[in-house]
Amino acid sequence: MPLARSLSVTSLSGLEEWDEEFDREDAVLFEIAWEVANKVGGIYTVIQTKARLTCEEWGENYFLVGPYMESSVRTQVELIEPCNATLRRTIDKMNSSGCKYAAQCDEPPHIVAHFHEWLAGLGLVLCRQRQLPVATIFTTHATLLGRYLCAGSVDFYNKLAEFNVDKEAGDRQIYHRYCLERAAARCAHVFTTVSQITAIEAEHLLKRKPDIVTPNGLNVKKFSAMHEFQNLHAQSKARIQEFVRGHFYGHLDFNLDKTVFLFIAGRYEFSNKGADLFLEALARLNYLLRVNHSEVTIIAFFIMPARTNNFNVETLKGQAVRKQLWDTAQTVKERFGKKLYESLLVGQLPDVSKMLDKEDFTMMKRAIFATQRQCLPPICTHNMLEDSSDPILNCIRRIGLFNSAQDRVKVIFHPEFLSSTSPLLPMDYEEFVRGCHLGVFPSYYEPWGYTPAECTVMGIPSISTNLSGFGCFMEEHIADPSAYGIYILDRRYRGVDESCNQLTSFLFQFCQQSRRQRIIQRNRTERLSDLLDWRYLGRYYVSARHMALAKAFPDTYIYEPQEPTSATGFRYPRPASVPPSPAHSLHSSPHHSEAEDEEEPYDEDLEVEKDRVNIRQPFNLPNRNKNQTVGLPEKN
Ligand code: G6P
Ligand code: 1S3
Repeated sequence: MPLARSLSVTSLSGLEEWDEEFDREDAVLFEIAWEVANKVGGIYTVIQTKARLTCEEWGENYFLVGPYMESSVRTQVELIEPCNATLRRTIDKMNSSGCKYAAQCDEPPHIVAHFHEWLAGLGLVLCRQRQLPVATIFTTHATLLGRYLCAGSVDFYNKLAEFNVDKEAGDRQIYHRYCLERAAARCAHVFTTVSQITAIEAEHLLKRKPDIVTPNGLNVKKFSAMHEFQNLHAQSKARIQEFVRGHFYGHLDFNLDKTVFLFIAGRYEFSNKGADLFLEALARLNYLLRVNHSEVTIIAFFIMPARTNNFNVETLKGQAVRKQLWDTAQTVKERFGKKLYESLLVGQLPDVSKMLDKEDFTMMKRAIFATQRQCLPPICTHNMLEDSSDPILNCIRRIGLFNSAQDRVKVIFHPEFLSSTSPLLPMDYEEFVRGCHLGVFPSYYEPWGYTPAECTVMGIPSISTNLSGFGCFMEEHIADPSAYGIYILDRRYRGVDESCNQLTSFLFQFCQQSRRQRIIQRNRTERLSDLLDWRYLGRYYVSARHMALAKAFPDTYIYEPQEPTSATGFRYPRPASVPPSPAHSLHSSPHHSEAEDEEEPYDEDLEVEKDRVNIRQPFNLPNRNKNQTVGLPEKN
């Protein structure tokens, strides 16, 4: 019998190492998912961002298995011959006899097969049913039934323990898929999910408590210059401002320098992703800004793909008008410059009254005439196929946010994912996020939530909720999340109306920050990136694999669970410049002028107390929604 190998986590400060006794040469890791080189949603991001780290650990013994999609293969996959002899034999055998298992070799390696989500779960169930010598892991990124139940009008979190799961799955005609998911969870040597909140959900709906939570990480890009991400923010913001100039042509009666860009993005699940709550809060914010005669304008972008029939004419026209104004200004500038140059050549100061002639004025008048507009700037950038039943549009019709001059909150709905080749807003998603001021993700159902995590690593503050995996994770690891620009909305212990008021309060307070305060807050947000890096979070995947190997091959491997250490319960402390009590900050937060904000150099360590933004000021608004409390069974 081979010597038992001890598998333990040996380092907490950085990337974990396998124990020295473990020989990677005799183990092979397969990771199987529908979203391998096939972008559908968040699982693609998990696999794609984690790949580098897993390769560093497993080298040529790491294999990703996904569906063969011709277009993705052409753009994302480099076709090579397998260098591993066992794999070569397996593939040859599969090629000659279909996809049947037949790898019989003298010294088979220890195989770990990690299956993601129910679509890949069938492979796991078959591995176990055929008693293959494979250590299996199943990770669910959401439960099928949970997603379906939440999208309806069910009081999900309060009733988690009471659902008749078979009946509910049957009623929703997903029983077959549900069974597959439950079987995969049940059969796996190790069952994992992406957050504590989804672990509770899985325990009730899939009837197995996950062995370990494997939170999602990101590949954090480090800039050599500390403030590079701030420069990128300014550059991307300038491009969004250009788009806004075109979109609002003829109605540019607000100061773009005092305009704050908010956005929500993701799969179009209206209430699961919290678009409903966001819209309601925007209506309330609009009211607050108006009654307070605020100079700030909010532009809220909704980036959620829906069925469309291309861009609409009015939106395209806006960008064409802007371009025409720009071209006119350039032409007049050139003509002006030429006259100035000629005057200077003959040693004379120019006669300013003659610098612009009639032709210049005609050109400019024509350009201004083109900016006349009879309608309000459009809400939606595309022609929607289901315009009359679209939930975002219908909600906007109800709350009356129509981009009118009086509105301090404007809304732009872009029902397509962003692309740098778009004729309208030619920016990719990352550039767009960098240019915004705040990401708003008030989700009701969100097992993890990559969108706020992506904001964080780019140094952009965000709002998430304590019903999302990300929100709970940050709450657990940061002493004062809001000081770092991580606002966590309470959707767990408050009614809908109360949560909406809290969201409005977050937004209102955010709008009142000076530029200087926003810059400081972005610096703090960016500082949290390490926490979300796979180099830190990859350790949970390592543990899951150790655990699976030890369960599948108990004679060969022993899993030693990590001992709790002081590093296990690590929390980011409050930033040094934040006072211990919000009460003090009220008196010490000075009002800066924007000019002062721009010019005065700052050093955060010297920013004692004055940069604190108090987001806890209560205010009351008339109730609009039914007051439904959303709770969760006690955490165990
Ligand atoms: C970055 C840039 C500054 C710019 C600022 C704008 O910090 O480095 O030059 O003034 O962004 O911040 P704001 O929050 O107003 O978009
Ligand atoms: C799921 O994708 P979704 O947006 O349908 O998986 C993601 C990756 O684990 C996760 O971030 C997200 O919350 C889930 O919901």
